[in-house]
Amino acid sequence: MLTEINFDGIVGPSHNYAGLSLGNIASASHKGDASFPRAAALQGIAKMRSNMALGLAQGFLLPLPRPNHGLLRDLAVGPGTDRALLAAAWSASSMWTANAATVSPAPDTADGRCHLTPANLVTMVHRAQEWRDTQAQLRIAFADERHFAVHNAVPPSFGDEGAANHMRFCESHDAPGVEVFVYGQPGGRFPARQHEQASRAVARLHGLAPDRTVFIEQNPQAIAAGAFHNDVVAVANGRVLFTHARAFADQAAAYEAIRAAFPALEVVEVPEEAVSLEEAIRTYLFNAQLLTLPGGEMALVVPGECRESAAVWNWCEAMLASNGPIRKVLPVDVRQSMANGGGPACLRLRVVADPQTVDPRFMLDEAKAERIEAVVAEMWPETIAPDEIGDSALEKQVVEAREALLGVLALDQLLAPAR
Ligand code: SUG
Repeated sequence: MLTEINFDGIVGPSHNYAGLSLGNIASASHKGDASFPRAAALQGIAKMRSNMALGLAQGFLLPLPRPNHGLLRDLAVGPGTDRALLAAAWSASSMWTANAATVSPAPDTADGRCHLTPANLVTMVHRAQEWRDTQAQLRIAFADERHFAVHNAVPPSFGDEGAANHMRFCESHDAPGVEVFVYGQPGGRFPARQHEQASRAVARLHGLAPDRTVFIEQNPQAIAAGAFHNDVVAVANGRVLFTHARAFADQAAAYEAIRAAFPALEVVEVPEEAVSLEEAIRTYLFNAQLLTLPGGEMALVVPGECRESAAVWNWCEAMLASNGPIRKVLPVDVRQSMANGGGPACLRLRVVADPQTVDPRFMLDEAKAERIEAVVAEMWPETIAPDEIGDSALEKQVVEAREALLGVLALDQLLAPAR
């Protein structure tokens, strides 16, 4: 009963816009805006509910403990310190669970277990603090060692950003797949966050077969244009690679390398003339959830911003009319996350597993979604202005809001930070 389960990050109560991610255009351009954590979390839950309504399995991961006093202490943050460091310790960035871990489903691995390696996220200080707490959750959610193996993060200095730079091709989710790792070369105007050696280490840790594993370089021009993760310019599902024509350093060689390992590959490529790289990055067309619906057809869950772009929407309509493998395009509103550079695909971690083997506390159903919404509606701050970060009354609210959520989900064991 292996099936794809999407684990979305619930947006934490300290969600704010601090402009922390160099190379992430949305994060930089919304720096200093007031944020709306309650609306942000409700948008995320609504997305999960609409995917569940399509008949898909849905799970979630919880916000991490913020502010992170350990980080504030380690950086000796005080009254005169750069506010970006204070904001880092308050960041709700774990909502983007595509960066929580890399996941290799059981049919791909040597020992027949599903392997998960938390991403070290070392490039950005606000993200580098995530992995131990993320690992603590993964160890609970996927505690059954007959079916799962949860690793430590790859050590620094090899940056690893998890599933955002990983794609899997397969005939069906429960069949053996071909796993593709996409890394960046440093030296451009923005950081290349995924190091080739991190990708190779994850493939070894997971026991992937070399002839079913492919390593591809990201296009440096895409990184320079703001594609800080490969999932900003490409997404895969089943036999399909949905990609911008300028996603990879050598596009033709990339297709060839994937096809050599997975001959059934179907490429749906969006040319620069139809949607420029810049427009693709602005609208996050590729940061979409490419989903196989229970009836077998594929749907693309895109950010609402795609509908507002004439170029992107025209292309989507033409694609649907052409009867390709993607049969539906479904816009969703995740604007609060989008303003920090996180679209529908950033908000989810795909795990192929039997839902019966996952700790049920991390699985969503309608009743639980309502309970989570009620806590968010009651406890999450409505808005956070940038100068409120560090405020003790806000801190109390943020801490209590998370506590209330953990209480409702019977996950109080996650209250204290992992060490
Ligand atoms: O790491 N934004 C995140 C967005 C992550 C998107 N994930 C994927 N593409 N899979 C990042 O850049 C902004 C936080 C701030 O500026 O306050 C931020 O961390």
